[in-house]
Amino acid sequence: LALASALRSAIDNGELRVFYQPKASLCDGRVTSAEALVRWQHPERGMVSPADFIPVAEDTGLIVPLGEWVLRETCRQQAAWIAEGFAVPPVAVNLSARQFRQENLPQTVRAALVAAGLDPHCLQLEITESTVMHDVDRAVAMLRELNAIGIGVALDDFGTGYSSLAYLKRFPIDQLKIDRAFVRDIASDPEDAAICRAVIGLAHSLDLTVVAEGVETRPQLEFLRANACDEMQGFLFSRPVPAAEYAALLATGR
Ligand code: G
Ligand code: G
Ligand code: NA
Ligand code: MN
Repeated sequence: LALASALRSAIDNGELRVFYQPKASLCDGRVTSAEALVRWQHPERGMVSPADFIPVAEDTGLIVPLGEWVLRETCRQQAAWIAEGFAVPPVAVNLSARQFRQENLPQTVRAALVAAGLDPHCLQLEITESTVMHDVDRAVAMLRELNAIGIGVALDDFGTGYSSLAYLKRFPIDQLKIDRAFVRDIASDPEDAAICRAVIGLAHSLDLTVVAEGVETRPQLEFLRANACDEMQGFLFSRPVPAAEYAALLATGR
């Protein structure tokens, strides 16, 4: 509870930061997009991990204002980079289940874009497989509304949520992200290797791009490249970094 009230003031006191972790093409190593990941720079406790405060934010409902802040800040930063003349790839913001259930989510997203003066194609959303599987008909309707705004959607943590393939086909999405639990041992575990191959094949047959999460080693990268995975995200390419560092990475082409 102490954490919940501290988190409430953190939003107002400007203690939250957005870090960026690039996703890179496995063909040419270019940055295709990035994932926005919130950080809490607590004045006394130092950096508090989102793994600790996102669940609290979910339980208390604070995830709604927090998520809205991340959305607006990410749009503001993207628009600022574009104004400086950067050719920035899209940035994906995570949506929690509770945000995805908000009836006015499309209006919230549109308002954030308008406030920043940002083109919808510069923004993407990441939604977990379990979030969309919770109520498929509602999810399809919501995804259509987001699609109509012009925003790309990635299905996050794929492989952990028991998607029915029939449902998957109905979701108007653009990208599957293979959960890092399946990526960890791909170079050594034949079953994980088979799962990753199957997800890559599934994604391509549905005309989706596929990103492997949590890529940390060269052998993982080689496996993914050999098996036609489109993109990678992970510490091997870059950790989540502050905005200025991400901009520098884009500027140098890394
Ligand atoms: O960045 P890190 O891997 O430590 O994040 C831990 C968890 O917090 C991940 O599951 C990530 O998806 C989640 N997370 C990070 N930023 C956000 C955010 O802005 N919104 C939501 N809903 N989850 C986030
Ligand atoms: O899918 P989700 O949004 O939960 O994942 C984001 C989380 O994954 C962030 O907390 C980020 O810091 C973490 N992450 C990103 N790349 C790697 C990696 O290569 N290895 C590990 N262990 N975690 C990673
Ligand atoms: Na994510
Ligand atoms: Mn994920």
